[in-house]
Amino acid sequence: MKDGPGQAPVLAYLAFGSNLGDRRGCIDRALTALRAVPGVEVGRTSSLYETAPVGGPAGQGAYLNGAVEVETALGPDALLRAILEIEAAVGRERREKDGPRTIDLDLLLYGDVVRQGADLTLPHPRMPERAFVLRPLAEIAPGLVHPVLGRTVADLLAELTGVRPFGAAPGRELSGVRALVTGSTSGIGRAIALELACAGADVLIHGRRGAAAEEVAARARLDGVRGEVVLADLGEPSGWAELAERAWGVWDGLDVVVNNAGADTLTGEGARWAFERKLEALLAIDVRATMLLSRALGQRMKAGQGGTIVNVGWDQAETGMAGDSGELFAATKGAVMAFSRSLALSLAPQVRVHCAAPGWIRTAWGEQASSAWQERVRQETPLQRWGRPSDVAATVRWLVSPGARYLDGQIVRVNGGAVR
Ligand code: PH2
Ligand code: MG
Ligand code: MG
Repeated sequence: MKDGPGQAPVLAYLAFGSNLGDRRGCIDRALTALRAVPGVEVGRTSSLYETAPVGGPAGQGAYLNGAVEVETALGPDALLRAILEIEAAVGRERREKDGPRTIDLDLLLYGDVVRQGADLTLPHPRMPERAFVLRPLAEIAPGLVHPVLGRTVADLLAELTGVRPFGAAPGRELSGVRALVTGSTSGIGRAIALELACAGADVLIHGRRGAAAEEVAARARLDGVRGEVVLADLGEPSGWAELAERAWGVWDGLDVVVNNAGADTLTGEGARWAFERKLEALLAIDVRATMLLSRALGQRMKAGQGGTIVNVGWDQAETGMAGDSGELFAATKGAVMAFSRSLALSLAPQVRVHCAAPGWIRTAWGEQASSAWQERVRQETPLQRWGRPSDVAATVRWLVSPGARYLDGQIVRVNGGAVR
């Protein structure tokens, strides 16, 4: 494989370890430096684990170890060079083999590239025999398949340690849950789908474009869950019915439905539409499709094994916001919020229905908003930052989890505390 820009981003996994000096501080500095490398997007990061040193001189201190996912446009050699620079910057000195070090960053996997070389062998040759690598990696990518051994990371770990999770393991509270997330090819919907997968749920990715949906489903499968795609255009009059039928059929039932799909009237072509056209699109997708889809699937869940529905509203629908978008979203997302309360009453006790009402979440629109907007968001938000798609996803994960079992019909504002 040739290095250089212009190739599609690749998922790569790194292990890190430190057993010298301020171990935690060294790891933080290395990860901060990694985030700053052009062409590298840092994704999931595992917890830290304290591990007994394997090999090396006697008497050295315990390690802190972890693993991190990166999405990168760099080739493997360029990524390796970046890693070596970070190690040097965090004070790595190479004296004796496996001696104590402030930081060690190892490239474990680069996509499914297999290669052998003096500088870099992929996958990392000692990965299968090291619990201090597999344990953190299994936290962020248990379903990742080793390109040579053909086994998942979770499998390799179970074999190495003789300890295999049975049923819903800690951090996998949604194991066995079948979830549909509409509009999950990007932004908040994508984050929700991947968060549910991380919690162990099988996820149905819905969108209009196949390629984007397939990418999200493939990423979900790295979490050791099933991930499938259902395409449907919810702007079409019968789109909701087609989606309901197909989604229910994929795994013969659903336990969680997240109605996140909405018309995009803020970016791209939709931003240039007249008010009336925006209103029609929002009514068709955000209101009509959400209502009909959650009724149809809610009734099936009620008649079957029960389940949870989460619709997506908007925090300022209740308080008002000046301007075209404020009027449009207040009317349409306000309708979704009011509807969700009534549906909760219709479907109880077998099906719980909630509404997540995000505030200022930094998605495609927020990225390009003016500096005046950036300042306004900070001022209006007690927690003084934009929300992230992952903030909404974490809330939805909890709403559909056993921990929220005595909640029904709630509107949860995921907005950094704004109460106006
Ligand atoms: N790294 C090594 C050798 N031994 N032991 C632990 N516990 N953690 C490490 O990261 C580690 C090790 C060589 O890189
Ligand atoms: Mg190492
Ligand atoms: Mg190393």
